[in-house]
Amino acid sequence: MQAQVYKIHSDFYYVKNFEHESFTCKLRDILKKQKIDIKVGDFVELSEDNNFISSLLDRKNSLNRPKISNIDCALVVCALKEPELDLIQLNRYLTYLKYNNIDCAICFNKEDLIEDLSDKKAKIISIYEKLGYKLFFISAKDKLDLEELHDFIQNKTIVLCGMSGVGKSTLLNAFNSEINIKTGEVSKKTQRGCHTTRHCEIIDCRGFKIADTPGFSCLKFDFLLPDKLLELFDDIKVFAHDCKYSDCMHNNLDDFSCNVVKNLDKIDKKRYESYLLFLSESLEYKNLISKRSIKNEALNKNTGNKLQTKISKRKRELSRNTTKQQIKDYE
Ligand SMILES: Nc1nc2c(ncn2[C@@H]2O[C@H](COP(=O)(O)OP(=O)(O)OP(=O)(O)O)[C@@H](O)[C@H]2O)c(=O)[nH]1
Ligand SMILES: [Mg+2]
Ligand SMILES: [Zn+2]
Repeated sequence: MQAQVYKIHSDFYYVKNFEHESFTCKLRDILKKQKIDIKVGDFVELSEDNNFISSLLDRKNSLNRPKISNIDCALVVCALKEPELDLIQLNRYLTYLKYNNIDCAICFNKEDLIEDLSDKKAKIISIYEKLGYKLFFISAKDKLDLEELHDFIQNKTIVLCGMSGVGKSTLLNAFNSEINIKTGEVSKKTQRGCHTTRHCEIIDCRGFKIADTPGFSCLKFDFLLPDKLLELFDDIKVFAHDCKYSDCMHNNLDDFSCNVVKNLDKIDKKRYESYLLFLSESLEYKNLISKRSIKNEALNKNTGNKLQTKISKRKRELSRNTTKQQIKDYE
């Protein structure tokens, strides 16, 4: 029988079949040995007795942060206030999701706390609508302006992404009054959430599925090369294409002959700031792998099309001639 993983806790996998019957399973040893990493959202084949997951079915897509697969859309949730709106963090999520080829929309929550909402809204729309994102301004707590979002997520499997305290679980509770997921206060002092949600879990709602996830902020682009990073910034890439330097990273603010720097007035400040920050992380990665490849080069020698490991002088066995010579010298 086939089923979908809804939640994973310790070694237990909570799955539902297509008739919405629930089962609690463990993983077959063979999957453990093959180090197959089952994620929430995975479609799996169960054993005859429905006690074990025996195989993983093909994935449509998959993410590591949060750890989930087979999603139609990621809804990046930000708070307009409490915690303060963090556009660099939003750009981080968007860039990461774009890298993973996941469609996404952005939900700006806690509009009830904002006085000059229309000004703030206009500023945000001018940046993110141009980038092609669908935007929603809501109050999950007061259940304000939820209709459009509710229509948008129909027939989809959605994953909520965003920092702790932005209101992901509150939004889920607003959509499904039968469940009552635990929510937590945002600290007045640090303006941060208190990591209330600890596990990723899919919740069935009428007409759609939503996965609640723990908030996180420690995502870094230390796995990506600078060229690949630029590909993820459409608003910078348009100017980078016409930059006359083929090896330019468009990060030298003093160099007005760089076409990106020349056009900085047309790029949102926080977007460019995000690019520079992620670029520094990506450069760290580039340096690391070039150091590694220099080390590998020193350890390997190229003989024709075969790569052979060089033996250090100290460890290399002496050739017969050298040994003879040494014996001679000794005599
Ligand atoms: N004023 C206001 N407060 C909200 C709104 N939505 C959520 N909150 C509050 O924000 C706090 C955090 O909400 P949660 O839903 O726990 O946030 P979360 O994103 O699930 O956080 P983690 O589970 O820690 O990742 C709670 O005190 C909520 O009541 C809103 O629209 N307006
Ligand atoms: Mg939560
Ligand atoms: Zn340039």
